[in-house]
Amino acid sequence: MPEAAHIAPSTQTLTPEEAESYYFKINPAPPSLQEHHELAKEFIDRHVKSGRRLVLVTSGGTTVPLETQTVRFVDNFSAGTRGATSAEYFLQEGYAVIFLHRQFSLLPYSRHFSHSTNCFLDFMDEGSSSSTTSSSSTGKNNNNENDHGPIIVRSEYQDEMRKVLRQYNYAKANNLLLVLPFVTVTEYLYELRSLAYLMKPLGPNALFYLAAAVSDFFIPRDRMVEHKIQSSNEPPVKKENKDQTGTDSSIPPDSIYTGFNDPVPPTHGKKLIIDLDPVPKFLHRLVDGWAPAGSMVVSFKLETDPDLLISKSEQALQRYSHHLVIGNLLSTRKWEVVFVSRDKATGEFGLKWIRVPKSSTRMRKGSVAASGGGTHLQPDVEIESLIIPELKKAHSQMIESAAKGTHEGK
Ligand code: PAZ
Repeated sequence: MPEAAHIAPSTQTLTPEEAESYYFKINPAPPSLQEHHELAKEFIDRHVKSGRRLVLVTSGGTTVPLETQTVRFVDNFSAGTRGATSAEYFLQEGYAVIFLHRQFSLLPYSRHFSHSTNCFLDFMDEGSSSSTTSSSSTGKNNNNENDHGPIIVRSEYQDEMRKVLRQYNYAKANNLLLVLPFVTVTEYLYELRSLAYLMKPLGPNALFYLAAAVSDFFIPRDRMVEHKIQSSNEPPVKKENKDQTGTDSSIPPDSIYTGFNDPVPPTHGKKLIIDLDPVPKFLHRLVDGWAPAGSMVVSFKLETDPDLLISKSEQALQRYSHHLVIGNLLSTRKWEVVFVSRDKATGEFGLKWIRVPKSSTRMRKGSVAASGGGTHLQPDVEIESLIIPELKKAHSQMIESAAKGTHEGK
């Protein structure tokens, strides 16, 4: 008889607190958590002292590993464009930014010159040395080691690069941007919880802008295999264990390794059936426990079916009682988003569409992850340049009413 499978408590029957405690008990913390904690503590304390607003921007997708020594994982489309672009506009609006992003996704400022659509080398050239003109102007591959022209930014990119470089240097010199990476969904959740607790002293000056595309499903650590899942049912044949018929006698046929702990192997032939658990809904815990009192929590809702966008956004607000859901559709997310809010007194929902002007369309090289690259239509105006000032207004109102409440409460 195969051994009974480990039965995890159904997350449906747990309170959010119990689901949190169970999740963090069985899924180990990322090794970098302590180091990130220290960096973030110093960063947050500095901005608490200065009275500056601070936003935690989450960005990019999360992976769901299938093995603890991870070869394969489930991932999603997010390139981190929304998060990286928004971070820049938050900085422009005077916020300090913690940028919690999926490792190797787009970063604020460097996003202008990175990834395969904007290869940084295309922005540069080798200037003339005393004896030659630039190699690109001659079209020759100049490998003469003694012939060192300075590396320069091509003239057509000077203005754009200067502008971005100045903004980047300003953020760096004034310690306004802290960049922290994660990879897996579990790493993301550990980091989010740790940062939210650290942000407590910020009170209403804290803003959570949750633009990361976080997986809803994962394999809990206690159901995950260590080694690479095999693509065939055949166990490795050890010569010395073969009987006369050539069959491997050391491995009973019912314990053929399939890559899972399940008593009944879920793979048939070369199929791989992945059995994922739901990730507990941590927005509840963020709003009710981790985040500072009076802080503003903004989540994103991505859909592909336009008929679902508003209802799902409203559902999220109802369920988690946070302040704002920004709804967007996969295909139009760079053109329009909808702010979905709820009046606490009447319970009524409010919708506000934010759209880039129709005239601002041009052909531009596409984003790598979302479209597989290629040339397609993109707006000239970054929609985040409209989203962030609007959010700042809403955040200011919250800060004001929190101050009034404190004042009146005295
Ligand atoms: O990273 P990106 O710019 O390619 O995409 C941004 C986005 C669609 C992931 C973001 O706007 C969003 O909706 N995030 C939340 C997704 C969700 O969990 O529903």
